[in-house]
Amino acid sequence: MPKNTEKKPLIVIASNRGPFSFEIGPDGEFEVKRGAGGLVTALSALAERHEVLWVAATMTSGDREWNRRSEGQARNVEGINLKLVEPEARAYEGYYNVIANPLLWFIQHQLWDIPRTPSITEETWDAWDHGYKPVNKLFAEAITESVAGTDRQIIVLPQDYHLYMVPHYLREQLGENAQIQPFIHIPWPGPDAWRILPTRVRIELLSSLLESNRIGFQTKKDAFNFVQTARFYLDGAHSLGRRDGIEYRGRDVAALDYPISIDVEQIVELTNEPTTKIEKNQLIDYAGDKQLILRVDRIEPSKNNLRGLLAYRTLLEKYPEHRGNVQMLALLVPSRMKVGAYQEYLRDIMAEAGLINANFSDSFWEPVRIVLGDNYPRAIAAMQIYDVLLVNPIADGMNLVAKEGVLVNNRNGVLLLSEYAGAFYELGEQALTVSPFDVYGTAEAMHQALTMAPAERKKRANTLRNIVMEADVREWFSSQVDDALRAVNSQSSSSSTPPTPETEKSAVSSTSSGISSD
Ligand code: GDG
Repeated sequence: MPKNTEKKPLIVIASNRGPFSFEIGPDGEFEVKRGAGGLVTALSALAERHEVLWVAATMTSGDREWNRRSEGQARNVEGINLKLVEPEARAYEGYYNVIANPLLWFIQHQLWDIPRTPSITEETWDAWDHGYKPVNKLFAEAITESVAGTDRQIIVLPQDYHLYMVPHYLREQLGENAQIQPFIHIPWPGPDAWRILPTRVRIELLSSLLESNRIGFQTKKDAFNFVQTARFYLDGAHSLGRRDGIEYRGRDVAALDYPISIDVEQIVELTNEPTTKIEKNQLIDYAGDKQLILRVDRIEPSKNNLRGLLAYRTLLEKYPEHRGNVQMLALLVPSRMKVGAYQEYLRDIMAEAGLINANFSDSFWEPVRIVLGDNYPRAIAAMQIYDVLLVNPIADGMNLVAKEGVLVNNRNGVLLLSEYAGAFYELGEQALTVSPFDVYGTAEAMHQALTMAPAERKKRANTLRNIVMEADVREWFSSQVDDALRAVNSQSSSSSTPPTPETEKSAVSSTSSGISSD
């Protein structure tokens, strides 16, 4: 069926985790809970403003029940058209707990202890062939089924490292009838990091991505690393000196940066909600007259929670004047607790926090508090009152907490930001830079922030807030959709050849944030 370019395009988002999870309440009705994590934060508000179909996997028994009652069809939930796919449990286990997390996540954040881990075992191979690939195929089938018969242009946006094989299966099923445009939320390291994958897996993964029309990354550096990786491992892949595109098997695939941001309006609204205000008042009582060092992350080795504590310990040792006058609060959201490395990491965090409190506390002062749980209003409330926000990941695609923090904070707090967070390219100049491995340097930066002159704090905080307000998440989303539409329109008005990165580049520079990530 010829595509109707007059009508609004059909935008399909595919992501492992959907925007909501469902629980059945005591009255038998579904309670809808907003999902945790950056991707959901970024996409939920957008999906409400565009006509979007969102395809995601069931996570909970409530989700599965919701899916059964929906008879596997898409249904509108709080303005979002949601379709759930229900992978078979064993396949999902291999896809999620063996391949996506930890294997791909660890490769892309370079978290391995290489002499010991990982070992690619029969279980890994089984998880690739009978877990990751089938689950990706299921997503592609659900998308194909949902768009069947439409005469609208189809733009499919598979999100993140769970869905690298979706472009391949979608191309098999839809041919050139869809613009396929994955966005990769996490860092893309250079070719060496990918040595860990066996050859077949590496080739299947990379060549699937190269069946897309264009691929979005958080920074120019990630996009360039992808180009290098594909060129290095795929016979016949050429970039011809370009940093933002690659040709493979007759398709020219753009590799572009779309730095993600936050929904400024929605977050500001959240600060005015009664629940957030209650949380804020409780936190103000907790901090008292002490300076507050805050961190907000998932419990996650790449977020570097542990070295943050070690740096805090160093601060208290080296600068005793802060004892009794500073308070560290870590709001940690449990995630991936089925992965052994995450359980161990949490144990290490709790042990270190316990030691700090045992070593330094007195009857009036508890130096650090770790709060575990999923409470987004509390996170936003805490961000309003920090004096220092510690964001020190080993590697991070963007880090939305850094952007949310500087937006809502009303104490002219200082941002301590790792040079390996994607956000560093936008916010680094006004933050205090930390090298995530340098515990001593991080402690020095904490001291510098705690003793910074008020005028300097104010100047930095204002500049940071303005930077974030100018690049809202709508721009991130619309620049991707605009690029896809431009490509469809130029295809239908000229030939059927996929657009080249060169032709897209001029268009992109006017729509994306223009931040240099090199
Ligand atoms: C991935 C990439 C990239 C905080 N506490 C709770 C909660 N949050 C919110 C934060 C923030 C989000 O979750 C976390 O986003 P991050 O960007 O910091 O981190 P990841 O989850 O690792 O996100 C990352 C992002 O995708 C987007 O592309 O920036 O690099 O790793 O908004 O405020 N959310 C809920 N409960 C909480 O207690 N629901």
